[in-house]
Formats: sequence, structure tokens, C-alpha cells
Amino acid sequence: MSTDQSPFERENMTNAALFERAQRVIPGGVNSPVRAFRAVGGTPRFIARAQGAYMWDAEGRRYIDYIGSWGPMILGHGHPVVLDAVQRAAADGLSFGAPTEREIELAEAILAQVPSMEQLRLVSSGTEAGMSALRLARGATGRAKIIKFEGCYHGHADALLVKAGSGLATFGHPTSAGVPPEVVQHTIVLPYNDVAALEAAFDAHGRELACVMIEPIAGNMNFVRASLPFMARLRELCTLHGALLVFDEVMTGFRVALGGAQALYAKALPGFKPDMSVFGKVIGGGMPLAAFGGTRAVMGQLAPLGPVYQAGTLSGNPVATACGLATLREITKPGFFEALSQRTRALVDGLVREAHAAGVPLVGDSEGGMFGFFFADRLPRDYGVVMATDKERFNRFFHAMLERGVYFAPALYEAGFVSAAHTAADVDATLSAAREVFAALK
Ligand code: KE4
Repeated sequence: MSTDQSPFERENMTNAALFERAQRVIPGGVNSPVRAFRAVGGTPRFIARAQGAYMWDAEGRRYIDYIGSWGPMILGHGHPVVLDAVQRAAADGLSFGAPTEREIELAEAILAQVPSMEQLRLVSSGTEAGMSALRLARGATGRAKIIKFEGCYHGHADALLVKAGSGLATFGHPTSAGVPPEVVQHTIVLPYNDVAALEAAFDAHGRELACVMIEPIAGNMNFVRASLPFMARLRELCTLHGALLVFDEVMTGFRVALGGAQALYAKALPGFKPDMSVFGKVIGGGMPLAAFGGTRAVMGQLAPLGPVYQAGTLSGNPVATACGLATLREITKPGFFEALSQRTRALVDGLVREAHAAGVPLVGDSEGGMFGFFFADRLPRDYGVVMATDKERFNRFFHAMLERGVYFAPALYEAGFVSAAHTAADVDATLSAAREVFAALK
């Protein structure tokens, strides 16, 4: 596009024209792969603006947004209190590279809701938080090996971009080019919800394990819960062998419940708590902010106190902390999660009801403001089952709903999100669109 085009002409660029132009200057036309619609096909929508539960694309089409920036927008887009906090903070300065009171306030606000953590450090992305937590676990234990689970995603740090090796003896293989095998040689990948595999891995490597990192509800497999027996056994084995249990709550934190998924497990398993936790998304309210935390003893190993180095120019950024703090203040108000949970459950139950009425197999689940659904007869319990669900039907459903102004996650392995701005009317509109689409999906 020539730069002398009038703003009016620029305003008229279609999604397809923008995608074509984007691909000339940005790999795949996107700054994060899932946005390219490769899993579902078609042309991604270039978003011009968003407000409340809605987004508008470059062609002026409105969508009910069930992605919410992949989780952060729990209040909906453009919440006035959040916008005001961000605008005030920005007016006082965008970044100082020096400590601020608001970083203390945000840390205090997060720790107040997550009793398993005594201290935390703020960073700029979930990847950075997961990578830092991993290095800290290794530094604090003096051990190198780690366990992660197939289907769980913890950001794109090299050591975590690993798929299951063949059998336990061989460690994971990189899922990405550019990650040398020796970088992932200490990463064991196990099937999710598989107690026997867990016990075998601890038998073989227990004393060498620095940590086990897990998504307690796996939103990167759409929506798969870790079973209580599995989670209880995981906690026992970590304690027995001196490995740190690291909860990756980047997606579930302050989304499935105020205290994250760990609050739910602590209710079901009295005394349960992870040793470290990773947060992101909601705690930044849509701005680049994430965190990792744990006991004072573990966190005290971090520079400048201890030998584990970790740093960041924009860590604890004053505008991002204002956005996160304003968001947390809203979601800690009485009744917030009860209302959000009810609205989300009404959506999922409605989708399942409409699908079954049309003779289409669909199962769904939700917790707080996070949900998932599968074109299958039973809720999957691991990655293999998720990936075996009806992808063709999902993709047809995705596009038919998109055409009707409903924007679900563009991949069958991604979770969905409802915000406080979604109304009962939005859910009803979604379900009436789904009724039409399921009829054609038989
Ligand atoms: P970021 O580096 O994208 O902020 O966070 C990485 C991350 C870590 N842990 C969990 C459980 C996550 O879900 C994520 C990021 N989630 C993806 C959605 N599946 C973000 C969307 C994207 O990659 O564009």
C-alpha cells in the first residue's frame, strides 16, 4: 500500500487486503501464530476496535468476542475504570526502570488471593514468567530435569517446547526448529492425567527432578481438567522426591476462580498447594504483564538476593500495573465470579443442548469464565483424545458462527472465555446462531 493513500481509502481495506499486506512485512501476517487461522483456514479478521463483549473488524462487522485476547479481557473491552486508570498512569510516565509503589500494590493484591505464594516477581509475558520459574526451580533445587505434560503449553521458552519422546527412557523431542536436542534433554513429557506414567517417571528420575510444571486445567487442550486422584498423587510424589510443583495459571489464574485453579484443588484436597505459580493474562488486564511466585525461601534465590538471575526492562511497567490493579479491584468485588460462572455455564450448557437437539455430538465444560467444547461424546482427559475429536465439524462450526457474528477460538485445542460484559442476550444470540449452524452440521 502506498503511503500517500487517503485515510478514507486506508479505512476501506478489507480483511483480505490487510492480510495480504501484513504478510508482506510480518511472517504469516501475524505476531502470534494462532491468529493466522491456520488451524481453521480462511482469512483472519483484522480488529479495528472493541467495546464490552464485542469486537469490530476492519470491514465494520461486529462479533460477540469469546476469545477476550485469549483470557485477559475478563471485564470486557474498554471498561471505564480500567481505561481511566491506564490513562492516568500513562500521563504520569510510561516507564521508569525504577521501582514504583504500584508494583508493590499489585504484588500485594495478587498475593492476597494466592496463599501458596509469599512473594512474586512481575514480568512482561507468560512465556517470560514460565521460563523464569523453570530457571528458579532448577537453581533452587540444584537439579536439571523437569516434567511437563503433553498438550500443556507454558510459553515458547526452548526447554518447554517439547513433545513426548517415545517411551520414558528417551526424553522429549523439540516441537520447534531451532531448539537443539541437548536443550530439551532434561525435559520429560508425560501424558496428562496418567498416574502410572507419573509414578514410573518419579521412580526413574525422582531425585533428579527440579520441578513438574502443569496447567491445572489445561486450556491449551481446549478444556481438560486434571483429575483429583492425579493431582493428589502428583503433589505427593513432588513432596516425596523434593521436586517443586509449579502451577502454570497464566490462563486459569483469576479466570476460573479468584484464587485460580489452585483454590479449587485446595477446596477438594484440604491443604493442597503448589510450590510455585505462574500468572499472566487477567493480572495484566490486557497489558503486557505476568508474574511468577512462591515461598520466600525459593523466591529468595533470585537476583539480587540469590544466584538465580532474572531481569526485565519493562517488568512491573507502571501503565501495565495500573491496568492489572484496576482489573483485579473489579473482579474481587462480591458476586463477580458467581455471576461470571453462571453466564459461562449457561453458554456451554446451551451449546450442548442445541447440538444434541440437532443430533450433533457435543460435550462441554466450564469453570468460572473459561469454557471449552468438543465435537465428541465424552469429555477428553488427555491430548490424544482432544486431537482425535471431530476437527472438520469444529472448523465448519467455527466459520459458520463467525459468519453469524460470533467469534470463538480459531482452533479446536483452544479454550474460550466469557467476560462480565457478556449479557444473557449475547448468550441467547449465540445460541440461536448455533441452533441454525448445528442443523446444517448433522
Ligand atoms: P504468553 O507468553 O503468550 O503471554 O503466555 C504463554 C502462556 C503460558 N502458559 C499458558 C497456560 C498459556 O495459555 C500461555 C499463552 N496462551 C496462548 C493461548 N493458548 C496465547 C495466545 C497466543 O499464543 O497467541
